[in-house]
Amino acid sequence: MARIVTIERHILEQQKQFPKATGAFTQVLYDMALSAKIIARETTRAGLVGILGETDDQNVYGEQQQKLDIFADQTIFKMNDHTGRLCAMASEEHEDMIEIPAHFDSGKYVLLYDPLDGSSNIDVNVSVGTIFAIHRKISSGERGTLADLLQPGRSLAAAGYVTYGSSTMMVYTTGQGVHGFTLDPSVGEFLLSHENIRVPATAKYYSANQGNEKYWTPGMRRYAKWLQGIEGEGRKPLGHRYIGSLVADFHRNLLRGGVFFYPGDLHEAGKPYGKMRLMFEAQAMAFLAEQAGAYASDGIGDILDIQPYSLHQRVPLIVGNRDLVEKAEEYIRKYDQEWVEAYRPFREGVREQA
Ligand code: AHM
Ligand code: MG
Repeated sequence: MARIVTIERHILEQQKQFPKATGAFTQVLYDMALSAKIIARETTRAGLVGILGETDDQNVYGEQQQKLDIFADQTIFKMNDHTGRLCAMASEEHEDMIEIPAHFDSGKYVLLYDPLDGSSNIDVNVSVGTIFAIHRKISSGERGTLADLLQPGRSLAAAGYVTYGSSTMMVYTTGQGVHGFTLDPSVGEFLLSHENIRVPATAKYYSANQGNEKYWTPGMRRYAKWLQGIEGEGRKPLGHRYIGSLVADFHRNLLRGGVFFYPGDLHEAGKPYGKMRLMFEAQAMAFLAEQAGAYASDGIGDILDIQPYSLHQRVPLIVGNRDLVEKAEEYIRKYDQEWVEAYRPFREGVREQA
């Protein structure tokens, strides 16, 4: 019989490599795993208990919130507000930074999360996911500030996601490789199933919302043709797979090799920055990608190097096998100078996004 390793034991083993660690960080990760189990319980029986359906509330992007979004958001918040390990949180579902209630202790880390990404897929029984990222506190006061949250991906302490699909999996990195755990619902434990995930050298798939092609820049359109083997050196076409749930699309490409892109486009004048959120989606995926030997870019350079200026800022995202992502950068350099000039002020925080 193979060795059975629970996520708790794995996190503890990793912590041993840092003799000065207090264990606080380990516990934050463990609490994410516990939140994931509770969210998985609800997502998998959502149809049964009639919890599905939309609420009347809209989130900060004007999108309709699903009940399960709120449930997932509250679960993660409640799991972490009182532990004394975090000094602040931020969620895709909240406009502002989430403070730790004054009657609880404040800690050394901040947690950013997208509680239920791809939530438009819930009602049709398609995979959704949770994305999380942990930074160290850098401000000097007792309580957390926005500066603690708005750090570049390069300084992440940990990041990961949970995918609620045919089984529930949690995948995380603390900068020592990417490790995947599958939930065994009968014992309620996440068990190590994918140790040290590396993206395969040869990619199989590309993932993008091809329906948006008319809004893509000339460079990204040519790039898609290149992926399809139509343009360029007569390469074999990649298969096209698109779920519309970042976590699920990313997860498949991580295991099978491939590239996901949601580029900055020309859909709305004055908004050349695409759809994905830097702090709640792109940073975490970029850190995981790098740790798995892949790469994430906004079309100009590494997502991990972007200095954020707003919690909800959006960013173009191209993530997957390094050679494929670099090819997109090449097409953009060659054909999309106009777009680059329109986007750059948003990247550098000279202009704020709408
Ligand atoms: P959400 O955070 O509102 O759920 O949206 C994010 C999702 C991603 O999971 C997915 O990659 C993308 O939006 C799909 O967008 P589209 O429907 O435009 O293809
Ligand atoms: Mg999201």
